[in-house]
Amino acid sequence: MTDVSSGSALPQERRLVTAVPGPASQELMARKRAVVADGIGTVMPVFARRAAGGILEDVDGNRFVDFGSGIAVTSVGNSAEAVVRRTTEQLRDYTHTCVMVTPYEPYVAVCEELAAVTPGDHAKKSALFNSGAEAVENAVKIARAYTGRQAVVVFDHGYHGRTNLTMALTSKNMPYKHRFGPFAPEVYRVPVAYPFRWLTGRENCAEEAAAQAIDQITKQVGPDNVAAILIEPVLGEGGFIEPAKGFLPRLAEFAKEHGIVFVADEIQSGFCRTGQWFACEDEGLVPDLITTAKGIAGGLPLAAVTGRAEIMDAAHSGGLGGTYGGNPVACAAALGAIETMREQDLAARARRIEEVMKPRLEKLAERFDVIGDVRGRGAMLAIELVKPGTSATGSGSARPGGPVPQPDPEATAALAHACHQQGLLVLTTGTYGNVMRFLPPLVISEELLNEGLDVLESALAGL
Ligand code: PLZ
Repeated sequence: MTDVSSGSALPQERRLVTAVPGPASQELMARKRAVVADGIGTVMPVFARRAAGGILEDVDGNRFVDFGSGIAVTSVGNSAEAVVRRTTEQLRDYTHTCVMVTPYEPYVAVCEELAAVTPGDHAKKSALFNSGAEAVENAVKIARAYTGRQAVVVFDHGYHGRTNLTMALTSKNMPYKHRFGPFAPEVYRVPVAYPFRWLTGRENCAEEAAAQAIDQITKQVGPDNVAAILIEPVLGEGGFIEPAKGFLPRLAEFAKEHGIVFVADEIQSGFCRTGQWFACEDEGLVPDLITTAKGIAGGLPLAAVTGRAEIMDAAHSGGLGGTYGGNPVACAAALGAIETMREQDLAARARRIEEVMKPRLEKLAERFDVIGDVRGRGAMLAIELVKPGTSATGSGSARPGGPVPQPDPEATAALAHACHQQGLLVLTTGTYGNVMRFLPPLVISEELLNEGLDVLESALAGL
């Protein structure tokens, strides 16, 4: 894999010139503490100066291998050439008119691209927003308008945002919901097929979980009351959980039988991240609606709901919108990002990243007992850390009658800290805080990928 990092002059090499954080970052952190609300947390206490390709440079001159992409956003690399070119041109022409006042071509062009790249060849329409949470809220509004029903079904370990409705849709209390209620009503949570933690074993997971979910919907809500079933095809903040194969198609089929709108939240998994344009393609799923954000626009705030034209049109004219939704500069960025994905075949690069990383992660799992499970696909990979001896090493299967894997969030935090100290930007995730996730920019060089894994290995050895 050649290094296709954007035109930036930022050298693609890891470099530590101070302790982490260095003095300049510490000074900025003191300023931050004084004026930025404590609710805005920090994963790695260094301040960014530049970023490109697979490297993020801090204000002290340290260069980190980036295994985070700003939480799966800069898939095309930071300041990617096409994103910079198109947004710069757009900035010169006009920065805002408000699409509801006088529309503009880039908005339409993004919706055309969304119709082309999302699964299914039916007639599709889109509406654009600023953030993932806003897209999810609007998908629910549209599904309710279309069905005339209110209930929304979501899943254990699901994450959909931090606004009032999306907090209700999100499963995890800390840090997302604690003390922020009351939450929106008509939200029902059902089990998800989590292979590593399925007590009767991986092989039973898809079928049993689907049966439980459908039983709960049927008994507790009533399918005729359900507007939408909303799920991430790979659950991101919940711990990079890939629902056991067969689970998603079974739910989609149930939705179809009962006139329920099936919504795939591909905000984290979409736009080439998992080795396809969208993760649901792996099981041939064609969702009625799909929500996207993050990777769509190379770092500018943009989100979308895309879906069957007749469902999307159920909301009356003026019923959807917002001052900035589909801002022209963000649309220009999206067109640049999509152009980059297509021209550089970033889906193939994501698959190559899996080829390089997964076998090495699996080797690490054999060597280090603390790794209970290795999972994910494309450039959306993770390891789940457990107390040694509580899972079958390597294969990581929850066995009938065998030990229940005990999450080890302390080891996970210590591992992340050690990686940060050695120049590798990694993020943790998971309901139990015990999953380390890997989300490199898709344009990262193979050398940097391997170097990042070397750092991870030495950090594991030092635990
Ligand atoms: N749906 C599947 O992954 C955002 C959240 C980080 P916004 N995930 C990162 C944090 O701690 O806030 C996300 C997601 C899925 C919805 C969202 C929400 O997207 O753009 O953050 O609103």
